[in-house]
Amino acid sequence: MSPRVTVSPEEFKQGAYKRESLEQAINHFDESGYLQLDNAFEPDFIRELQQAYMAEYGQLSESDLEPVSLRVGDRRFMISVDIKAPFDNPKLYANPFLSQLLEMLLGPGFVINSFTAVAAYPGCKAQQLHADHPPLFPVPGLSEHFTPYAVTVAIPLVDLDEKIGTTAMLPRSHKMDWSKLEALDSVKRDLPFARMGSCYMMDYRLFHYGTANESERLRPILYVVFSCPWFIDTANFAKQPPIKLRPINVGNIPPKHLPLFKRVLQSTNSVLSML
Ligand SMILES: O=C(O)CCC(=O)C(=O)O
Repeated sequence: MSPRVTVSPEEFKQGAYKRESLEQAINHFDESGYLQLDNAFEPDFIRELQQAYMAEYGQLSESDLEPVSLRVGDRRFMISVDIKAPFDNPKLYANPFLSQLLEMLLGPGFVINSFTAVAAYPGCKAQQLHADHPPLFPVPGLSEHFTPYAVTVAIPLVDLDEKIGTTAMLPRSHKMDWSKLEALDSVKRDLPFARMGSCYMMDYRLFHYGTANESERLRPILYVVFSCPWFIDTANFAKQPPIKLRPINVGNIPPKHLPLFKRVLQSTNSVLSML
C-alpha cells in the first residue's frame, strides 16, 4: 500500500487529524521513511506562493543561480528562499497537519533547519540516487536504530505529473546500512505525484532522487527541513544560508512561532543566515 494519507474536509476544518489518520500517517512514515500527505494546504495559498516564487526566482538563469545556489544536478538548483510575504505565513511552516506529525517524529522543540526550494529546469535529467546527509555516526548498523532526527517537507508549487516529474522515493531505505547500498535498486521507487495543496515528507536518511523534467515548465518545490534542535546540516550549506530570514522580516513571524526559527535567531550562524 502506498504511504499516503488524505486530510478530509472535516479534519481540514477542525485543523486536526482524527486519531486513526494520525496513527496511519505515523505508521506509514515509520515503515516507508516517507509519506504523501494530500490536501494539507489550501490550493489558493499554494497558488499565491507559486506566483511569488515565479516573480522573484522564476526568471533567474542557471548562470544567475550558479554563484549563490547549490547545483544539485543537471539544470537543477537549491535556492534559499527569502522568508518574506507570502513565505512568512505560518500557514506554510506551522501547518497544523505537519506540526502534529513533526512533534511526534522529532519530539518537542523541533526547529526549521533549512528553508529552500529546488528548481528543476525544463529538460533536466534525473538526479543521482542520494540521501541528503551522510550517517551521523560512521558505525555500520547504528543509524537504522534511530528515530528520525530530521524530516524534509516537500511542497510542490506546481501540480506534479509524469511529464513535469517528482521526487522518486526508495521506500524503507531510511533504515538501510550504507555498507549495503549496492542492494538499492532505483527502479523500485515510489513516485508521489502530489497536486498543489498536497505535500510529501521524507526522513532525512531516505534515499531518493529528483526525476527528469520532461515538460516545458519550471518545477519549483519548496523543501523545508525540520529537525531536532541539536542537528546541524554540515553537508549542504557551504554556499548559501540554510534559512534566509532578514532582520527586517523577523517581526512578521508571530511570537508563538519564533522558536521554530531559533537556529537563525540564537545561533552563531545568525550573521550568515540573516545577511
Ligand atoms: O528535484 C527534486 O524533486 C528532488 C531534489 C532533491 O531531492 C535534492 O536536491 O536532494
